[in-house]
Amino acid sequence: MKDRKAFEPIIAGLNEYDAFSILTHVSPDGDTLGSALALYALIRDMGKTAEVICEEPVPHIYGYLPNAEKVVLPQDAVGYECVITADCADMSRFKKAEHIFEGAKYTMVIDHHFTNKGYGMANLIMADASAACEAVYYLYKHMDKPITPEAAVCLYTGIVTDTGNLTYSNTTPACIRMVAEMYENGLNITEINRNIYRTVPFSKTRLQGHVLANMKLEREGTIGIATLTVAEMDSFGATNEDCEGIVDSVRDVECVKVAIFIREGRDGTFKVSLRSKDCADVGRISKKYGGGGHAAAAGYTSAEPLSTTIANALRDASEVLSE
Ligand SMILES: [Mn+2]
Repeated sequence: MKDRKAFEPIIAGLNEYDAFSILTHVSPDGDTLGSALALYALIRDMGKTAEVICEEPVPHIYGYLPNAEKVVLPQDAVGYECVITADCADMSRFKKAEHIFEGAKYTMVIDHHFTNKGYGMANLIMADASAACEAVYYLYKHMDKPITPEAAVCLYTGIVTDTGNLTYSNTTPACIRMVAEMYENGLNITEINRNIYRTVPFSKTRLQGHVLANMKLEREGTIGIATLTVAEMDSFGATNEDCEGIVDSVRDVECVKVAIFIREGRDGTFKVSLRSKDCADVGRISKKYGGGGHAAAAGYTSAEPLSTTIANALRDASEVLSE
């Protein structure tokens, strides 16, 4: 098990304070929500008060997470004395809840992004962990708290969504062992898998079919590009959540090495999502435009018109492929 020392400042904070606000990141995923809700259960089981804050309503597919219905928007939050951030690499990740972080007496950061500089008063940054949920799992262990059925659902969700069902390169033997232990103790992995991956809204299936049917290949098929306008989204009655995974489908095309998905936002800007395989570094592209991510997955926002955004993205992708 990971060195206990790294966990001590967090354990001390959990013991010292009585009420906690737990912050999740924008575009909430299974790991930020899973780790936040596992912390929520831990604090509540200690007989203390906690709230989980998320900038957007919990995505439909994560509605099965225990206590998902208790997650509040920043404007509805109390803002308790101690703030814990979950899976947030930097403070821009919880934008609208920044005042809650600033107003706290004590701040703690639990994360696994190697870019996290430790912006809290106490920091637990496990750069070698597959997910923030892995860090929270160890926290339970170091505090001698049982992984309850409720906590297991949360922790498992973060681990499988951040590791692509235990298949991405960040998958570690340790996280597979965690899953094995939780499974042994009765965790229903079949039901969770159905909730996350096998319960697709009709609008999403139709939208994705449309976008992927219109995707194009450039540069001898090494670049795959797909676009989506607000008008197209509206014609399918689709939501932002329905666009999840499109860029991954573009990347999965056999010949594609860099995948680009450009989606128009309601404010007229374009959200550019990038994926790569076989070493091309798309993180460098997003960095140029003030976006985030890493070598294999990145994104940024473009205020240029669609045609310019497409031209820029194709040029940039071509450049990283030539390196
Ligand atoms: Mn994560």
